[in-house]
Formats: sequence, C-alpha cells, structure tokens
Amino acid sequence: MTIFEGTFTQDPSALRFAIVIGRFNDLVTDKLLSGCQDCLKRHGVDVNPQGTQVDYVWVPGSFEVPLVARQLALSQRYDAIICLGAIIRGHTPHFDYVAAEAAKGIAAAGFQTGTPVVFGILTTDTMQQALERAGIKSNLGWNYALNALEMASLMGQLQGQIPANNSQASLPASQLKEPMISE
Ligand code: INI
Repeated sequence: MTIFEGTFTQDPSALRFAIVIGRFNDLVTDKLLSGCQDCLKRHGVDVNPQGTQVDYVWVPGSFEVPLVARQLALSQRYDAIICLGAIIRGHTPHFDYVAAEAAKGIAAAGFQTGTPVVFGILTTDTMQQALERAGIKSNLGWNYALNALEMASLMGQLQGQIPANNSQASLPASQLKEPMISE
C-alpha cells in the first residue's frame, strides 16, 4: 500500500499558481495577498508578477472569485489556485448570499476541473476580526499558500508526476512501523 501526503520540499521552480483576489475590503485582501506571497517566496517560488510562476487576477468582490477561479483552473496551466477575499457581516442578509456563493463556487471550481482551489475567503463579523486574521495577529494568507503548496504536491503524486512521499511505501505491510488498519 502507499501513503500519499503532500510535501513542501518538491522542486518549487516547477510549480505554477494563480491567485484570485477580491478588491472589496482591500484593506484586508491586500494583507492576505502579502502573507500569501511571503509564504510562496520563502518556499522558493518566484512571486514576481513579471515572472512565470504566479499569475494574479483582481476581481470586484468575493462573489466574482469562483467564476474566475474556474476559468483559470479549466486552462490546466496551474498546480493550484488560491482565492482571496474578505466578507464582513453588515446589517443586511447580503453577507450570507455572498459568502454562500463564494464557498459553493470555489468548491465547484475544484471539483469540476481537478485543480486544487484553495478557499482563502475570510468571513467575519467585524473588520477588526478580519484584520486580526490578515496580519495583526496572524496572517491566514500564509496558511492559504501553504495549503496550495501541499495540495499541488499531493495532486502531483496522485497523478504520478512525482513520487509518493512515503519512505515506508515499499516495505511489506508486516514491516511497517505502525501497521495499517484496513477495515
Ligand atoms: N464582497 C466581498 O468580497 N466582501 C463583502 O463583504 C461584500 N459585501 O459585504 O457586500 C462583497 N460584496 C460585493 C460582491 O462580492 C460583488 O462584488 C457584488 O455583489 C457585485 O457582483
């Protein structure tokens, strides 16, 4: 049997990403993007927009993100797509409509195309909560980029492009350190 698990150590120069960013609440989404770029850069990815590894697409708001993410994923040019947005609850039901469509649409973009599409849309009650997650306390943009790196690696393994990250994979089951339970 084989255990598949994404790594962060594969050749970063071989990877291609697209980042889709909602301009709505750009005080927050700008910071998520910075966190995302910082993580990719520190994993060896060239994040320069003039380079060949990362494309950036700005859209009006989170509602438009799935359409563009799906279009990019359909091109099969990317190992993963990262969607960034910030949906902040107001005094009307608008939040719920935008958040539901963004979540459903981003999931559908991944399912329909086979390309990992990372859900990096913050949904918070207040601007303060959003900013805390975009750099004041931690920056979830960093985590979204990590998710993209991991999923790019995992999908590469599942498609047979890169070897499975499994030092025990070739051992007979009886010699595995932790016997696998199959039921
Ligand atoms: N878009 C967001 O990304 N965040 C929000 O908080 C938000 N609110 O609250 O309205 C928002 N609305 C715009 C929406 O995403 C679309 O751009 C707009 O409805 C046009 O289709």
